[in-house]
Amino acid sequence: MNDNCIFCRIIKGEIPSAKVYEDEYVRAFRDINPQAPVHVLVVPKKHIASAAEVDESNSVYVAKCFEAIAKIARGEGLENGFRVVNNCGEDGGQTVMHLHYHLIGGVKLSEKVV
Ligand code: DGP
Repeated sequence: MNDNCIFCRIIKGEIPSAKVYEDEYVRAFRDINPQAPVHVLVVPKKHIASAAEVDESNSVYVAKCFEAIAKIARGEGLENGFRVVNNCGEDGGQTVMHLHYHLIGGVKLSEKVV
């Protein structure tokens, strides 16, 4: 945990959030600036700065994030599909330096990057 990290502080309960899901490895909460009817941030409970910091010592957290994404998507009624986005580093547009996945859906999504 990193005392200066917004998402670590949300996980510790120091900053309020609209919690959607939690288990031993993962916390998920609604994005403060939603880009779609469903916009959930899926966050590992370990402070991993970005996707560039994932290795064999912490990749279980990535697997657990994706297990959570499937569960949350079912719970949010996203049977018709959704998008998972990870911004990494400055060029990738990451603004919070704690690994997270944006789970976006509830509408037909356009503007595909890839
Ligand atoms: P990114 O740009 O990929 O690093 O995404 C960071 C996201 O985090 C952005 O969509 C806004 C969201 N965010 C930033 N601060 C807070 C906060 O305090 N609470 C919540 N719920 N979301 C936040």
